[in-house]
Amino acid sequence: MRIVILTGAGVSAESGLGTFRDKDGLWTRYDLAEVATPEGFARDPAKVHDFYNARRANAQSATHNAAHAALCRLQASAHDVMLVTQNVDSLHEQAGSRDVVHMHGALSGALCARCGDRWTAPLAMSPTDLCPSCAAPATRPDIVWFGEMPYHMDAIHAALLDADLFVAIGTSGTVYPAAGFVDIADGAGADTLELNLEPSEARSAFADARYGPASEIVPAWVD
Ligand code: BJW
Repeated sequence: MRIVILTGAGVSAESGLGTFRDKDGLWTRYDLAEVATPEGFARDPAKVHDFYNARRANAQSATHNAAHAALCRLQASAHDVMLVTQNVDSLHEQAGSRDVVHMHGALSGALCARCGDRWTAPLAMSPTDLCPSCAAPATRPDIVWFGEMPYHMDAIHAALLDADLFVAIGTSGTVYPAAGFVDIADGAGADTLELNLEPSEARSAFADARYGPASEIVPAWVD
């Protein structure tokens, strides 16, 4: 069976990494226009670096949970699985997953806004860091902000059109284009399943759903 999995912040919540839109989520404490847009970065790069430096430090001390481990087992099964994540942490990789498609980038990456070079991010980035290729002081986290094109969209789109099953796990279904994947897969004839703590905004688009903490419902579904 060809399966496309889409994970969101809910899959890492039980690893201690905050979600965005839950009642104590990141967007209740930070203004997303200030820290997650190219315009916010242009206005105050130090503030944006502080935000991502803190999250990078949190993510580095986090440990994957039973949901990440179950998805790794699914990848090792006979099924053909594309694991797409909106998360910028590396907990799928820490659990052993390979070829994870990071559509919103990764905290572990640095990007030169001038020449486009990419390299491994240091634990703490600053506006005075120079690009190792072009020496411009234009380094930024390799993260997809609002208004920017998510990564690997052609490969994801092709997999959705070819999928037998699409499963969204721990995502609120509010951020596009990821929120539209269920409609693409459904339109191409795939079965669709939502696994979440509670019904998301996109619940009605899914044929089936199971609710509870990811660390319980994902292993129960996989095994
Ligand atoms: C649990 C749990 C537990 C809790 N167990 N579950 C229509 C079409 C296309 C685009 C748009 C459109 N309308 C608007 C747009 C633009 C915009 C957008 O979608 N805005 C919406 C807010 C309306 N989209 C974009 O700008 C995207 N780019 C784009 O569209 O480019 C097109 C383009 C065209 C032409 C020129 C240029 C571009 C880019 C989006 C980038 C998103 N970036 C962020 C921040 C960066 C990454 C980071 O810092 O980490 O990505 S925003 C934030 O939201 C982050 C996440 O990846 C993303 C999704 O959040 P997620 O993962 O769903 O988390 P939550 O908190 O929302 O939900 C958590 C869920 O878990 C909840 O349901 C809980 O119940 C559940 N949960 N605990 C299981 N234990």
